[in-house]
Amino acid sequence: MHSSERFPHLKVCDPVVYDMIQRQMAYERSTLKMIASENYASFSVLEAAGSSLTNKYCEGYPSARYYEGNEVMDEIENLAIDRLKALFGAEHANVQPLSGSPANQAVYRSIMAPGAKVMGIPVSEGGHLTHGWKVNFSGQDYLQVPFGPSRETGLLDYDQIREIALRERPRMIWCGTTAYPRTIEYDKFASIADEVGAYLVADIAHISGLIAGGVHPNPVPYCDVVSSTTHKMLRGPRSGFILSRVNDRYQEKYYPTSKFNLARRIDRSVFPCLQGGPHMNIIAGMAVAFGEAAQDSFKEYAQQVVKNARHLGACLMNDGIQLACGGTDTHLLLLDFRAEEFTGKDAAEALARAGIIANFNMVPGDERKPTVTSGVRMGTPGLTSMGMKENDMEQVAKWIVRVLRAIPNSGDVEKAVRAEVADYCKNFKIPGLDD
Ligand code: DSN
Repeated sequence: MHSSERFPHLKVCDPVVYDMIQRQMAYERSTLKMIASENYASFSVLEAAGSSLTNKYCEGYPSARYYEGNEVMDEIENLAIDRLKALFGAEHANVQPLSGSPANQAVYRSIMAPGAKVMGIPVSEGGHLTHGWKVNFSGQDYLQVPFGPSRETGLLDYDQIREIALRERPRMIWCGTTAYPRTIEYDKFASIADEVGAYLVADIAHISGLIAGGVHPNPVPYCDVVSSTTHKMLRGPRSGFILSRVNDRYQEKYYPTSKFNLARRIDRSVFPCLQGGPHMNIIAGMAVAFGEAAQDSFKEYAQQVVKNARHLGACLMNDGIQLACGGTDTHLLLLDFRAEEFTGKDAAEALARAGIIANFNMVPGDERKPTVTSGVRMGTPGLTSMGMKENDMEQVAKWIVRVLRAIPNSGDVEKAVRAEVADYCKNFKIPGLDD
């Protein structure tokens, strides 16, 4: 089906918005989506997310709503919860957070008193805004105790993390990253959290698809709480979720008079504390995505994402491009330009003009400002969803190297690569864009 046939009403009723959507789709069809946190949701996910379920109000939770007419909504939310719990082996799931940051806000409200200490990786070192960054609510309402990957190796140093935790005695430790290419060792984090009596919370937004696909360890057995978005490698609609244990192992210590266990406190933090009506169209899309992620084909997809990232990394390194951590175990690569005259921003902009869409990013040991950086972060979830394999990564690496080597006079190379990329993309079907 041609894309214009899928928007027959919009095309007539609001040609301005229709045209913008068409132009973005055309851009995505002719460029390489290499932003590590982006992907392509399936038509099924998009249909559910774009359905008339958007019209229904159902504050509350299944069987305990504040509006009538929610029998089917209860079924949908319960299905999303059951599929999600099965996917990760979790005791409890909340599928109402509107995205990752609201999910993390609810996590804080469930286990942290304002002013308490939270150990997290600063966003400038590969953590997330909500892990205690100063301009975010998490750094304003709570006290961040920072830790991060080694400036020399780019790797997490678990002895150093333990030392910081023993010294600072945080209430909560985030183990989660947005720019860490190596496996996260949840067992090591768990023994540190146990030793200091801290809640252990994993933010798996980047790697939930790897975990569901069985190619990264699952934090659920080790953590009190796990949060995620659903629209990254998991290929769901834009949303978030929280998994947790039912009971709070620190109930006596921190919540001795509360009649609510950990699961209930999380639910109450999402609604009514922070949010109103859940977005049921999106929750239906999540249920579809969780069903897709449980298929064997998703396991094959996850394996291919990692194979592609590793092969792309090997090709780039063969051509003299430095990678933080010397490679990857995951879906993402951090190209390290500390030794180059050009910045990460220069590189990301040149690559984008050539049709290779990634983002500039700090790298371990970076001396440049976060507004320019010395790195580019790129990932393979989007290209793998298009059906690309290792041989395609060789071609992608060649384009990347050609553009980078031409900076600062890369204009002609960018134009040539842009045309080649657009032509190459015609060989693939993009989920959710092409039938
Ligand atoms: N914006 C996300 C990312 O790109 O990693 C994090 O929320």
